Amino acid sequence: MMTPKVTVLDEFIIKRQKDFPFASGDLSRLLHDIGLAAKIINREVNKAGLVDILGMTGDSNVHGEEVKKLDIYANEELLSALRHGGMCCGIASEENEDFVVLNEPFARDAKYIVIMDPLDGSSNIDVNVSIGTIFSIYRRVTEEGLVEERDFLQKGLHQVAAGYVIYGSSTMLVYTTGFGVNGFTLDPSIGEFCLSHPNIRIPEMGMTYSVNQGYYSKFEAGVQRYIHYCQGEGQRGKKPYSLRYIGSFVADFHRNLINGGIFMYPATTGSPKGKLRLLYECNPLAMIAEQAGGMATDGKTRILELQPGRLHERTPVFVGSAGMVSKVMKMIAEERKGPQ
Ligand code: AHM
Ligand code: MG
Repeated sequence: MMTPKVTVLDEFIIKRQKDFPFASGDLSRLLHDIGLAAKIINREVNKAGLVDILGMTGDSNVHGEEVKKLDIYANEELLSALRHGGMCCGIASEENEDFVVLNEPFARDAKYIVIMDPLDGSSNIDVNVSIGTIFSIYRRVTEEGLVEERDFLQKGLHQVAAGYVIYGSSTMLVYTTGFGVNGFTLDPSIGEFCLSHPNIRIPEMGMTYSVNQGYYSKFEAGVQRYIHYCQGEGQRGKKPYSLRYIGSFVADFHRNLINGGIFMYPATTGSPKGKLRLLYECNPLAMIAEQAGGMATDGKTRILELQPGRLHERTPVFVGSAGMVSKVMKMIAEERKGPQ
């Protein structure tokens, strides 16, 4: 029997270049650079638990080298891959206060910028629970020269590509360039991301909701009503949905993308803009959700239409199966309007 042909990430990226008329290959190279950094980060994530038994606790390891926290390591790896790749002129990272200007002659006039959360799910890093890398790519708005803040403060609608890497029971890279969503699983034996989930579509409805329900009393009435609905009380005797909450946006999102479901990080009385960041976390996953047939909203407005005012801006987010996101939006709108 013939073994089926395996499509690896780089081959797939190049094949898809024809989706863009007059493509120069820069975006393909940029995606390749991110894929490469992901493999390096994956290697470190996988041996994170060994740090203690190898005697690498504290600030320096057995070789006297500084042991970096994984999120700092991931940030540096991505920055370095993107800097050396020369295909982007600036990078905004959740780990950095300000954006990074790439002023090397081969990079400063590049046409793309990258926005990323190098390692999301920080509370899960030290406890062997899934974490992820999130990225999005935009065309710069300035013509050339050093990148400026306005190059980063674009609506999510303008993303040219977005994706994430999940470091879970296996490592996967999922991305879109606006022509559907494709998922690749890392085969560690050959060190390649192999196409495993072509053309991902999120089910219209799911049976899972994901939210930090500990904050229930701090959510607005419409969200509380929707949670009751998920618990079955609003569904006229139907089976309740299951609550699944890992506390890593990428992992919770990924499960819901594949099986159907909704992820919510609503505003709370203490944090009226919620917790998650518009540029680093919400826009990329919103683009993927939409490309897979799902929805993403802040409760009222489509995430991709929100105009960011600053780099680290936060937004409430409801993302996932279209039928479920529409339902929570409807309940929020009704409760905000009040009794008629
Ligand atoms: P981080 O950027 O510090 O890692 O925080 C983001 C994470 C998300 O991955 C996750 O969805 C959320 O925080 C969980 O927050 P909470 O612990 O408040 O439920
Ligand atoms: Mg984060």
